[in-house]
Amino acid sequence: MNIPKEVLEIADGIRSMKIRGAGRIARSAANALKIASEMYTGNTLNEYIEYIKTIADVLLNTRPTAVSLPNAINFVISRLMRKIDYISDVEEARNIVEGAASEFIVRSKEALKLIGVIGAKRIRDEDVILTHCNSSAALSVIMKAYEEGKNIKVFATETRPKFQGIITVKILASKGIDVTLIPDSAVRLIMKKVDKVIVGADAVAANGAVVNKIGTSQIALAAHEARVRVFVAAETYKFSPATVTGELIIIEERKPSEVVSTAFLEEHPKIRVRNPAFDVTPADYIDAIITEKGVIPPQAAILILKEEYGWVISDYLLRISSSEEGETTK
Ligand code: RUB
Repeated sequence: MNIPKEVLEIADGIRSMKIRGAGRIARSAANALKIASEMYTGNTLNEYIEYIKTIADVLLNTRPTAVSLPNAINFVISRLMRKIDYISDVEEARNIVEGAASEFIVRSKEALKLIGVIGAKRIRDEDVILTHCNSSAALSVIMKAYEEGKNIKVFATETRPKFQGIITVKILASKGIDVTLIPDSAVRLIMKKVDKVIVGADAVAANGAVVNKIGTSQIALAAHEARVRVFVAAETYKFSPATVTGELIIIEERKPSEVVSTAFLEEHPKIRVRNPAFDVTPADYIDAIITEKGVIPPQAAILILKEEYGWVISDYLLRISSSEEGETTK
């Protein structure tokens, strides 16, 4: 099957982290489906459906942790599959896919804005905020609070090994916000000066645990010890319906050469280097999750999941129970 070069470039961009951050990954995947659909040249409906599903698989296999990616793809593909029995030609199928992809992108951007408006209410004048990695949702909250005239200070971690903290400090400084870059290892020391921690999320599990950039759970632990509030800014498409049925979120392990040079690795073949990209912060260490649907305690994640993904969860459960039935009648 011929996959357009533009789509392969987006998939490569996600894999190599040129396109990164859960929200941007999701929007790029939706955009890739739209581009693929627009570039489809055949005219049989079945072939188009196979083609779109292949593109979806290519995108799904780029990075494993951000649940926003399967949720974005599912947003588009499920709209096509729900109408499949009533679609008569490729044109109709294309309109559904391209319309759903555009709708996801628009909704995602709106969610980001709303999170800013809702989250900024939790920021007080003179607050000192600590953030980690580079999260558009967390930055939306911080920047909105600043726009509202609150005099805030921000500490941002470097975020080894890929230094996404540099992106964060550049964005905040360009807006005129007082921002200080710190090494990841300085978090516990700096926490004494911090009023609130605000981070993003790659995934929120049914039990309210949050998966975010490696180091987030250590920051939450240091905040807990210092009695500093921890807020997670996350669109509802970062909530994982699969976790309701017991699936675990996969923690991406990236190349050791992101941590030390290839020359070092070659010189010291006996030294093992690990590079887990994300970690899990349990619900107990999170005060609230700021979503576009409102601020919730992490323990209420299941309510968001049931409201937003009730049918996806029922579908999973149905598949599990029918495969179990198959097993027992064998
Ligand atoms: C990025 C990261 C971000 C979340 C949320 O990791 O952990 O905190 O993805 O980002 P990476 P956003 O750089 O490995 O993709 O709020 O922008 O969706």
